[in-house]
Amino acid sequence: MINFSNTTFIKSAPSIKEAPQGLFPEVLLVGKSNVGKSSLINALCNKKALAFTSGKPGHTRLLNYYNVDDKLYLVDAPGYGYAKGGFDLDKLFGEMMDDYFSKVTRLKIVLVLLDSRRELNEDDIEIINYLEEKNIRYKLVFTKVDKINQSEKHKLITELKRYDFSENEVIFVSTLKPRTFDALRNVLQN
Ligand SMILES: Nc1nc2c(ncn2[C@@H]2O[C@H](COP(=O)(O)OP(=O)(O)OP(=O)(O)O)[C@@H](O)[C@H]2O)c(=O)[nH]1
Ligand SMILES: [Mg+2]
Repeated sequence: MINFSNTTFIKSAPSIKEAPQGLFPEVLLVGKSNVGKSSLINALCNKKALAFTSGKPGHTRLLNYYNVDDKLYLVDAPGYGYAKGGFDLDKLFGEMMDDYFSKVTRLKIVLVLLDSRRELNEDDIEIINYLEEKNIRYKLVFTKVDKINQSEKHKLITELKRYDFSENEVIFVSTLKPRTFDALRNVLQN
């Protein structure tokens, strides 16, 4: 059993070269900026401010490594779909991810975070296709499910079917409902 409460921040790495590699299998989080990646780490690990969250998109610009109970690394990646003040986060994201996937040795799974309120966009589809092509194991995780009602959730599930995903293949989470993280913990246990 993994004790998710026993999680500590290890380091921020500008690239995978500087990452604490190889000791434990790693779980990479990707998703649009502001989707709730850092919040998910906090909720998963029952911590308030382990990962820095922000109302402003584009906050996380490095690969942030967390050690979960000496069993896993959680890796918080920069978000995509956001550019400001001449800083092209998408370029950084693309380069960082190509480098990451070419060098990572013990990747357990990629969590692709999607905002429950929004339809999948081109960037989301692009990353899913990328993972499919490279045969990388991944899971879709819909965040902020507290912000949608039951009929919106049904609509989302219907939309997912267009992309050949079924309801039981995806996970819905909300930081306002801690129990929603149980399913995700189960996926990471195995
Ligand atoms: N209502 C609600 N708000 C959430 C939830 N998860 C995250 N948020 C809010 O969404 C905002 C962005 O969350 P972050 O966790 O910082 O998002 P991020 O994906 O790490 O963003 P970047 O680091 O910029 O890529 C914050 O204001 C969070 O409080 C959720 O489940 N429900
Ligand atoms: Mg973040």
